Amino acid sequence: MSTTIPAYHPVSAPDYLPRKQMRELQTARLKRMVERAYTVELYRNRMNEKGVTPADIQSIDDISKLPFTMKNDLRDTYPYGLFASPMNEIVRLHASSGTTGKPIVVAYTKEDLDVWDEVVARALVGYGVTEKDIVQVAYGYGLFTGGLGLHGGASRLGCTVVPISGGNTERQIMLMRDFNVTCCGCTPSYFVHIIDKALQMGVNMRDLPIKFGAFGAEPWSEEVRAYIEEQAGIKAFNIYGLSEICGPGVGAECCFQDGMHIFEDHFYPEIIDPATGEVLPDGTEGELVLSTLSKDAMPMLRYRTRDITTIDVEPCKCGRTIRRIRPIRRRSDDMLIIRGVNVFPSQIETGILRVDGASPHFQIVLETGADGLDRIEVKVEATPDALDDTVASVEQFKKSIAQSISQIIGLSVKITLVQPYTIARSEGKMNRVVDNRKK
Ligand code: DLL
Repeated sequence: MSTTIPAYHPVSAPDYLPRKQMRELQTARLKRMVERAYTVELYRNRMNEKGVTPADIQSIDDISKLPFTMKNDLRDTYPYGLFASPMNEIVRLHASSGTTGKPIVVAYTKEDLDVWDEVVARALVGYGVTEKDIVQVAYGYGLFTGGLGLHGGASRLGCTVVPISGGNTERQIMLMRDFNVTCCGCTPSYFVHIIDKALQMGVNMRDLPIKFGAFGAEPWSEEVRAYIEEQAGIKAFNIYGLSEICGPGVGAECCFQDGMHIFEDHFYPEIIDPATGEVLPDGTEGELVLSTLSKDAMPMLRYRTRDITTIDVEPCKCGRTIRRIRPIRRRSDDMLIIRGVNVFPSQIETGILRVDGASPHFQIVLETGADGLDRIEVKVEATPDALDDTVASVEQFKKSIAQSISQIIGLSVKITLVQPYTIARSEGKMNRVVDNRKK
C-alpha cells in the first residue's frame, strides 16, 4: 500500500500544536498534576525527602526536580494507595499481572477514560483509520488494558467495533472475512499466528479487506513487520502504552511508520541513563520515563518504564509536531546476560528473520554446559517446505540462521529445527525464553 497522509480529524488537533503552545499546555497541566499528586502520601513523602514542593514546579523543565516512581511503588501501595480521587469518582480499575505476586492496580475517572479514548482515536487517525472502518479488537479484554483500550478509541472515532478479544483463532479469521474487517488490533505475535492459521484454513489473508493492523504490547522487529505486511497485505502499525500510564495509546506511529508519536499533551516523555537516573538529551538512547499530565485518578510522576528508546525531535513528514520515540525493541529488564554478553530476544528474532524462508516462531533455551559455560539453543519451527528438503539443505539452512544470529549478538548458537506448530502460540504477549541455567 502506498502512503497517503490521512485527512485531518478534529480529535487530532493537539498533535499539530506549535511547540511553544505545547510547552505552555504541558507546564499548566504539570503544575496541576503535581498539586494533585501531593495529596497522595507516597508522592508527598518522596517530594519532601527531595525538598521539593508543588510551588517549585513553575515550568515543564522543572519536572526533573521531581522524584521517580517505580513499579515497586505500585506493588507497595497495593491496591489503592496511589489513588488521588475518592472511590466514588473512580469508574474503572485495570490490573497488570507482572511476574511475581500481587498485580499492580490502575484506576480511571470518567475524564481519564475520556482522555484514553481520545489518544487511541488519535493513534488510529494517524494510521488512516476512519469512521468507515470495521475494527476487530483481538487484544484480550478484562483487566489487561489492550482490549478495552483499543475498543474505546475505535468507538470514539465512530468505527464499527468487533469486540472479539483474544483466542479462538479460526473464529477470528471467519469473522474477519464475513464482517469485512478492515483493521485488526492484537499483539504482533498473535497476528503472526492468525496468518498461519488462515493459511492452514486455506484463507489467503491478502484476499481479505483488512488494511490496517494496530500492533503493540510487546517488542517486535522490522523483520516481523515486513513478514506481516507481505503475508497479509496490510500496513502494520505500532502502538505503545503501559497500564501504569493509561494502557495502549501513550504513543503510536503515523502513516510514515517512522517512530511513535507520543501524545505529549497528556504524557510527558524523558530519557534517562538507567544506571544513574541522569536525564539524557533528546536523540540519546536510554530508559523512557513518563509522567501523566492529565490523569486524575492516579497521577504518575516520572514513571520509570524500563523500556529502552530514543526521543526523536526531527519534524515528521506527516506534519504532527508532537515528538516521536524510536520503536521499543527491548526493556532494560528483558536483557539476558549470556557468557557476559548482553543479549535481547529481539536481536535473535531479527537474526532468524533475516534468513529467507525462516519462520518467526522460535524459542530461546539457555542451559549451563558441563564446562559451566552458558549454551544458547534456538528452536526454530521448520516451515513445511523446509522439511521436504534434503538433509544437506536443511543443515545449510540451520547454519545460515546460526550465522545470522551470531553476527548480531557475537556468540555462537545452536539451532534446532522443530516440527511446524510445536512451539506454543500466545494469544497475548509472547514469552520466548526458557532459562534453565544453573544459577
Ligand atoms: O501492554 C498496553 C498495550 C496494550 C500497549 C495493547 C499496546 C497495545 P502492559 O501490559 O502494562 O500494557 O505492558 C506494558 O509492554 O512497558 C513495554 O515493555 C511493552 N510494550 C507495550 N507496547 C509496546 C510496543 C500494555 N508497541 C509494556 N513495542 C511496556 C514494544 C511494547 N513494547
